[in-house]
Amino acid sequence: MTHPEHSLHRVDPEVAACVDAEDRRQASTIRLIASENYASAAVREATASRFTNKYSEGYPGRRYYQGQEFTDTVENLARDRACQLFGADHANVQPYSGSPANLAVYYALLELGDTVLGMGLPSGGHLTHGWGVNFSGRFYDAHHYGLNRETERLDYSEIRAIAKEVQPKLIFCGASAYPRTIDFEAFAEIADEVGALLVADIAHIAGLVAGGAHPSPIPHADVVTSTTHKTLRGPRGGLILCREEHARAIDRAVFPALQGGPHMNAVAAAAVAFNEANTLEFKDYAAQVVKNAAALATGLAQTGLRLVTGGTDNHLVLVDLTPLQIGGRDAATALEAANIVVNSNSIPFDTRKPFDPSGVRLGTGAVTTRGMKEDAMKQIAAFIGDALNAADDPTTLARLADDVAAFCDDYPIP
Ligand code: DSN
Repeated sequence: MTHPEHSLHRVDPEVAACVDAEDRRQASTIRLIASENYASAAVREATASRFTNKYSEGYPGRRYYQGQEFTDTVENLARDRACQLFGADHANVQPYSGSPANLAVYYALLELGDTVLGMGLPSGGHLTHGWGVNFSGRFYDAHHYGLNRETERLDYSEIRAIAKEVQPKLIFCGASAYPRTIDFEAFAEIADEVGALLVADIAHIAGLVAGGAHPSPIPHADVVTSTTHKTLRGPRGGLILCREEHARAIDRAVFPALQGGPHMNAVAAAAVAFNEANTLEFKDYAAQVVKNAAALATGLAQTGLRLVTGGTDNHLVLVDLTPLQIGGRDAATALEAANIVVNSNSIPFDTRKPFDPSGVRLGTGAVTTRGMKEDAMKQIAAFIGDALNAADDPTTLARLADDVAAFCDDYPIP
């Protein structure tokens, strides 16, 4: 193939080779990392646009540099579309990703040292929900709720009891590794009872919320944060939605307090993604993500694997490998050798260390984008079962890798 004179292939063949190889990897592997997806060609085109060249500190109509005619238009499109999609009063589309979005919420709504309550990392919460190694655990008086040991689910009466005891100023709900529906209304009642603000981090389930496949935290939460690239299928980026009363504080926290110029190429691409998510096609996609996760869970359980909570309500399945006597890291490595890409993950009440925990986390956002349905999930569950059984058998894993690549050929990537 001849490449044009100024193309990446001609200008920088080394980087072009990496890009091509990553394209091939994404096409020939079953990608089950629950936070990943395939953005559309339109989203990627906007991401690669010349908006990447523009500085635009400030907000539409109030910028610090000239030349903002089209950045203003595109940021307004992104903000309006986000508000419409989620039914929010106000949207800030400038956070660089999910952690900066959460940082902005702390900055906007709290003083240093204030008490916060969030889901513990080992139970499936996020680092930014007050975990000790994160700024949120270091600069705030952070407390945690976990899961019920029997059900492995959120226990709202226990969360209420902890909230009453620690009297947080802010409660974070939302998770990175929780396979069940989150009852935002119950969280709002608890927050109300103790006079706390409620922040819902929906990074993982934003696409399901947008598509009507998971209850929305709006109007229950004061603030909702998200990334734009997980089930929502946009570019890498962050999003904050909030009630009008918090709009000014949130906007001032994002800029000028914490960030400089927004990445306008990502903002433009997010606008595209919000539009794509506001369609019947995306509603079907969100519903299929959930159906696929359920089918994957059933298939995995049939191969004898133990699933945390016994199954799933959303896009995510958490497998407890303890009965197989294999660690999460070895399991993830074996699966990768078979062209199945997952991440090792702590399970509730894990006795192993976070870097080599007892579980693997699987999600169906990306495979559903490729057009896979329940029958494909059954096949994927069988591949996973075979790979885990052959975890120390490189020949079988190599054979499985060929089978997986051939299977993937039937599902082109966007
Ligand atoms: N890295 C994201 C995830 O995989 O869930 C959370 O930040």
